[in-house]
Amino acid sequence: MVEKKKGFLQRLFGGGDTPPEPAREHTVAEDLAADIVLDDVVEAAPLVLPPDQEIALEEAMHEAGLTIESPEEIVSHAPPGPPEATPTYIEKVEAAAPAEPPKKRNWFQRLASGLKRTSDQLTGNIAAVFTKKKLDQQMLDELEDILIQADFGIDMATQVTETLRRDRFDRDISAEDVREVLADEIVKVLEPVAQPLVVDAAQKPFVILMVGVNGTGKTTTIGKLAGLYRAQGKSVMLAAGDTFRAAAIEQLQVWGQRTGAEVIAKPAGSDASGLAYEAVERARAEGVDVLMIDTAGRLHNRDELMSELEKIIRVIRKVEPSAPHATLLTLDATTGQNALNQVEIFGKRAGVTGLVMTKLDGTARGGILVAIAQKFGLPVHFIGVGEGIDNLEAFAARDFATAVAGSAK
Ligand SMILES: Nc1nc2c(ncn2[C@@H]2O[C@H](COP(=O)(O)OP(=O)(O)O)[C@@H](O)[C@H]2O)c(=O)[nH]1
Ligand SMILES: [Mg+2]
Repeated sequence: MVEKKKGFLQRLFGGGDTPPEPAREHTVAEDLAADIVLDDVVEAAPLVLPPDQEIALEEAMHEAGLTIESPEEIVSHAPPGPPEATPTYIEKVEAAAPAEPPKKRNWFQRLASGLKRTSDQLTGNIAAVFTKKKLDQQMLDELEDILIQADFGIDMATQVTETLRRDRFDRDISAEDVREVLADEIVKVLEPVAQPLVVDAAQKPFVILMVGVNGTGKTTTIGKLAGLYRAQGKSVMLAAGDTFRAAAIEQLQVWGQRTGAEVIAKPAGSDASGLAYEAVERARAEGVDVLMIDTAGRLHNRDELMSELEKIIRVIRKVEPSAPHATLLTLDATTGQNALNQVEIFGKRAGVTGLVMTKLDGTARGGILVAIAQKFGLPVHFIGVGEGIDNLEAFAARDFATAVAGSAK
């Protein structure tokens, strides 16, 4: 396949043993194809194109408005020489690239930017009400509304306003003071549930079953966790237990490739519990550290889904009675109050041991996490603040509270 792609590029642009063709116009389609294959070829084996042909390729792509995935790759083939000999395309590439690579932001900055929507809305609304006046009942009522709007739930809203009434009534109060009180109250609720997911090394494999409604981020979270555990040097196996759609299986396979995790999959339509059974057996035989099992999440027939999950668990236990060692429920923060129902249902039927709240970056209603913690007391292990592999954060109460309340602490 690589040979074919190489051949294709060489026909277009010359290179290797093939003498360059006389220059000719390439179609946009050819350039598009070249763009796509170039990445693969460069990845698989260095493609030696004469520099001027690389320039032609790069320029053709540029003209066609195609983005260049990795300009460094192309520059690396450029001829060494004095700056004046530098072809214009290199200047273009260099101008487009940042002067120095962006500093890796620390994780609190990542967390804060992930929670920006919630925090911006809250700080804005709070600032509009608390304008350095003495605290009165109307301000407390308005604050209660703001907190309920952000999905913190009535209990939390009352808790915050009661604390303020008790300590600050009829006294000067700033928006910053209110945010500090809010952050403190959030911490009180979240601290007991902020528990890391402990992977017991004595369990080989440590089996994690991922459950949740379609679209809440099961597969993505598995991918992110695979990245995390691989980075810790653990071996990881993934089981494509959402056998309902071919795309779901492929999605997991892509994550497997990206993270270097073996993926156990069967054709779409296969029995999910059979697949899970096989995966646990294989993971055990291969001495894998962590096995994560993806599942389907169609809710239109809730009973059928829950029966399928129960069956998967039963069948896994035939191989390993202590498994699954963790059953994680993914919740989409953008769905707001509905997430509460999902915890209720999955908690009862699937024996959920911990939560992952996803898409906190996409919502101004991040308070839902606090409402869920207050109502169910289930451990919250991770939060998702973006689609990328790095956008999964271990859940820490104080940091979450500070990021949400935008308080200076
Ligand atoms: N912004 C954002 N998107 C997410 C996050 N987690 C997942 N997604 C996206 O949500 C969509 C559904 O995720 P997926 O993992 O396929 O959900 P599943 O059906 O439960 O497996 C995908 O487009 C993901 O990229 C997150 O933390 N933030
Ligand atoms: Mg999925």
